[in-house]
Amino acid sequence: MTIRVGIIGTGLIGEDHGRKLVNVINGSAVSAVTDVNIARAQEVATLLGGARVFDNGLDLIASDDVDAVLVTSIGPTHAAYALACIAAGKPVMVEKPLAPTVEECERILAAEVAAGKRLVIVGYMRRYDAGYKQVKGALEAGTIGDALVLHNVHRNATVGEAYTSFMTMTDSMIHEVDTTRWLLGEEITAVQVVPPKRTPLAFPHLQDPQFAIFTTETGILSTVEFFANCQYGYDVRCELVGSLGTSSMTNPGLSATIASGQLTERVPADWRERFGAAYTAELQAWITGLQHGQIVGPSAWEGYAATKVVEVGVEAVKTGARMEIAYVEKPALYR
Ligand code: NAI
Ligand code: ISE
Repeated sequence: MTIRVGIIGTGLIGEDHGRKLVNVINGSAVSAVTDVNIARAQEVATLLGGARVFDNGLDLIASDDVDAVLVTSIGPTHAAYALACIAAGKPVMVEKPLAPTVEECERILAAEVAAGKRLVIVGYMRRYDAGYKQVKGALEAGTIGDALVLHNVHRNATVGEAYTSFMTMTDSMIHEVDTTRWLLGEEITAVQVVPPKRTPLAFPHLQDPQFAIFTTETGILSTVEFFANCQYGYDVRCELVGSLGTSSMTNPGLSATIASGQLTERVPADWRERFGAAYTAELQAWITGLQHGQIVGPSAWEGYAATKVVEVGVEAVKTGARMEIAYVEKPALYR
């Protein structure tokens, strides 16, 4: 059975996921697209081999030609589309964040609980990355003993002027929130943000780099250095320190050249290059699950928990204080 996907939001990642759904993933087709920029939707529809173009997301969700929905529009639009999919009983993959506010995430949880079944997954693709999976595997196998400290590095080559100091938390570090929770299997209970010395190569309004410390339920510390304008490429690292050893992730070797006594390795340019295989794996798991009547991927609860941490994290950016985090009770649907 082919799963016919409708894509809402045909920007950078909407196009990228669309190409994979058409050309790489087994069992999927893209039957419909929409975007507030209708010319862009047309362009992507053509690139994807002629998907039907809708002039709004709600009609796309209602269409009989759409079995499942992929929401890749900007964050503030996610909740309305996720809620419409739940109301229509259609599976939906929402790119991160599930929604930018906790209030919206709680409405999505309530709607799914009322529907009595899971329909929503969130695009936290690092869970599908080979490097992260190896670190988690080392912890679960007992090889490195008890987890004590997790060190994370997340560097982008550059960002545009519209990028703000709060976006370090809401747009970028939200990935480390999810990987910390998933890798360690614990909720984050406190967050502190400690701004380092600034690079001279960022716009003056931006605190760059930024540094955060998350504390988990059992007291494990997870540190995050996020650097939006590191200049040299896209660089994501992770080392888990345990009581018996450590497990580190490195960027996959994309290519290496040895000449004149020098070893030169390519650094990924951006998230598309670094996490290309992880996006493919996450989409394939979602589609294969749907073919078997299952919802496979990070749940709406995972989306809520990540947004909860960044919402408190934004306050921590303002205050510099260590802020405690309290969650709503986890509904039985997600246990
Ligand atoms: P983008 O700006 O390239 O694309 C967003 C698209 O949404 C634009 O074409 C825009 O016209 C459209 N749009 C805006 N309002 C809309 C509405 N009400 N209905 C339909 N379309 C609307 O942004 P990008 O980079 O593609 O990001 C999109 C989403 O994907 C964001 O939530 C972002 O956080 C997430 N993302 C996730 C990544 C990951 O590593 N998992 C990487 C990059 C983005
Ligand atoms: C972007 O939205 C992503 O999700 C990327 O994975 C992340 O590395 C980047 O910092 C974000 O802006």
